[in-house]
Amino acid sequence: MSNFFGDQPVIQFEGQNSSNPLAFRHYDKDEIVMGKTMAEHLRFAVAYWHSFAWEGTDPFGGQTFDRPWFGNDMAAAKLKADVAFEMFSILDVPYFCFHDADVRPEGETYAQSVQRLNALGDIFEKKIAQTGVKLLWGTANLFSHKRFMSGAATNPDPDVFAYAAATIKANMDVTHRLGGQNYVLWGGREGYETLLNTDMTREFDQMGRMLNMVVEYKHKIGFSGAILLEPKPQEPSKHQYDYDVATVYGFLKKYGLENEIKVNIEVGHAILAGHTFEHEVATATTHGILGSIDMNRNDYQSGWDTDQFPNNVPEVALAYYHILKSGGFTNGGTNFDAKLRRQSIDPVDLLHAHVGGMDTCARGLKAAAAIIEDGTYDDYIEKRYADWTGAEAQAMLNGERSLEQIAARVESQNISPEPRSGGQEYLENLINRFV
Ligand code: XLS
Ligand code: NI
Ligand code: NI
Repeated sequence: MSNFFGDQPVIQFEGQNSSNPLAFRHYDKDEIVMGKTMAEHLRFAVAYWHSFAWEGTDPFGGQTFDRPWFGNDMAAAKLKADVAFEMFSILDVPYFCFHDADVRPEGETYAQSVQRLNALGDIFEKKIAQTGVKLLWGTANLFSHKRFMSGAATNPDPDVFAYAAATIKANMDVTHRLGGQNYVLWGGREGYETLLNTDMTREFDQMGRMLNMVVEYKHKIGFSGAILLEPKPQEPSKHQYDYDVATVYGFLKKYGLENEIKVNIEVGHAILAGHTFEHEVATATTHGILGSIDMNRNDYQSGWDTDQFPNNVPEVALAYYHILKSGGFTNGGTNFDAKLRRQSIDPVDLLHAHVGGMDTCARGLKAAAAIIEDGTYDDYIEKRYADWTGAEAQAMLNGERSLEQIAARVESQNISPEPRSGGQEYLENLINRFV
């Protein structure tokens, strides 16, 4: 084990009155909320890339972080793994997530890249056994290397499609071997920079084929995790095909994948798409495709994917409300796909970021559970739609009435609906009692 964080002991729950910045004030992993422990509900994961691979660069400046594992060889990759698992243990998180490119240096050839990935897989296998920290999801980075500049599955060059397919296979293999709970696909380059050079019809079919092969392979190897797509409207590409949850659902339906693939929803991506996070979560639960969440917010002024740790309890609470109402996570969890600000260069900044994020989520989860347990809110919604339980209303909904029959009834009974209040201010005040 490394000693990057000094002798920092495992972070403990100390309760609301603690002023210790390296203690949880709300996240008590063993506290029971609606029949499960908070750890079981939230299923926290640390993202390897932002915490250990990102160097602090931005479009106007280079590296700000000095980390002893920055380097392009296997020794550096091993040290990085040591420090990563040291931090997972200090935070006492149950899961982590990675891309191939975060954990191993790129090889000279495809075969060498895979061989290095598998060598890291061997290291992770031992560390998982030693620490009990498990893999929430694995994924392939199909966007950083220049070979993917015109797309991965959607590339006009079939050799790039093939390279992407081979890379996905290698990453599914290692994810499966490590007992990963999910396999994620995020298509940062699956879209276009300009429609002028793009045949969208072909690109959609290519993406549909790739995902069908992913699903076939999942069943072939007996991977019991979920396959997840991660929507994002743009960035790095000008337009990405997996724009938001609703767009992804339409795509899945078109290619017959709606029962095989779910979504990994990210707070910041929801904001970029012009939605709230709870809108995206509610859309996913409506269509039965909620998989997992990336819990990193955006700055509301910057207009790009700033990947900040969460600190907005009401925003988080409303998302967990929809998650709890849909029965909670099965394979999914709460992944901090979040990075430090580039001025936060000290090792301890990584701990503050995650401790604060976990506490924010714990407060949000407890608020969501309180809303449900109190029941006033759910009753209000139930009553708002109560007339739909009537016989005529049910007949209309079940397809037992035609437009003509309904028109005849409206005319003969002289139906003239009275407007009813939507109660928005009342509901906002009600929710504010809990968050
Ligand atoms: C980038 C995405 C990425 C995915 C995994 O914006 O959030 O980090 O989660 O490829
Ligand atoms: Ni993400
Ligand atoms: Ni993102």
